[in-house]
Amino acid sequence: MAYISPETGKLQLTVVYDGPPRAGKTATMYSLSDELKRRVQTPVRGGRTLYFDWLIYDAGSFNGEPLEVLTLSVPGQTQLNERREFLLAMADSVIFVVDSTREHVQESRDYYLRSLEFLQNGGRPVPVLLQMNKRDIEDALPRAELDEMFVDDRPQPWIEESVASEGTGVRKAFIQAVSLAVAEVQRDLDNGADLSVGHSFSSAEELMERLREL
Ligand SMILES: Nc1nc2c(ncn2[C@@H]2O[C@H](COP(=O)(O)OP(=O)(O)OP(=O)(O)O)[C@@H](O)[C@H]2O)c(=O)[nH]1
Ligand SMILES: [Mg+2]
Repeated sequence: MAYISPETGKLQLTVVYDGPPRAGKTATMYSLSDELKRRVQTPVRGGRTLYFDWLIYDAGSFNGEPLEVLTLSVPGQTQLNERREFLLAMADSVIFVVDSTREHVQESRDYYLRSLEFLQNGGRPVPVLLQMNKRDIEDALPRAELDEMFVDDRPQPWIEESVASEGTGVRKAFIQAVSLAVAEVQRDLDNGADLSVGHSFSSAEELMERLREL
């Protein structure tokens, strides 16, 4: 959730990678880390995400003040849904990572619809960008079929294709998601929102402690 620190004047936005298990959220974060030259922190590392991946990116300035983007990826496994939803509720924009292979695309769509519903129930508009991943795999669905499956669900879908394991398309999707979040915050400010009353997690450790309480 967008938050201006009263001490530093920094605006912090949160971009969250959401999506079903093994879609490539963590692979995306690590490719992004290489691109941006920023370190990813993953509490309890080893294959599947149990809590989140965390990366802080200094994204220039906003209205003359420094802008910081907290980037998180959720754990996709169904039994970790509470953690996933907690993180999703923090988002100023979401990058939904779709596994675009024929075998998994339907599961991605089911997850996507549930996430949209969850975000809509949150009571504030959160832009969602679709990152169609695993475009290198032979049985990945053609783009036209993907558009048919996903585009109807939203009036204004933002779509980028990626091969997260190679880093292709990752940066472009991220930059787009940051600008969507910035536009949303600008709208909030125009409507008189006070961003200094929010809360933000200052470290991965603090966020992990909070998730452990769920
Ligand atoms: N071929 C191919 N493999 C990919 C791509 N993206 C991710 N993978 C592989 O897919 C597997 C799962 O990727 P992760 O990034 O761990 O998936 P995740 O979405 O973080 O999964 P959870 O943490 O369980 O939610 C790994 O073996 C990745 O290397 C891609 O674009 N192409
Ligand atoms: Mg992961």
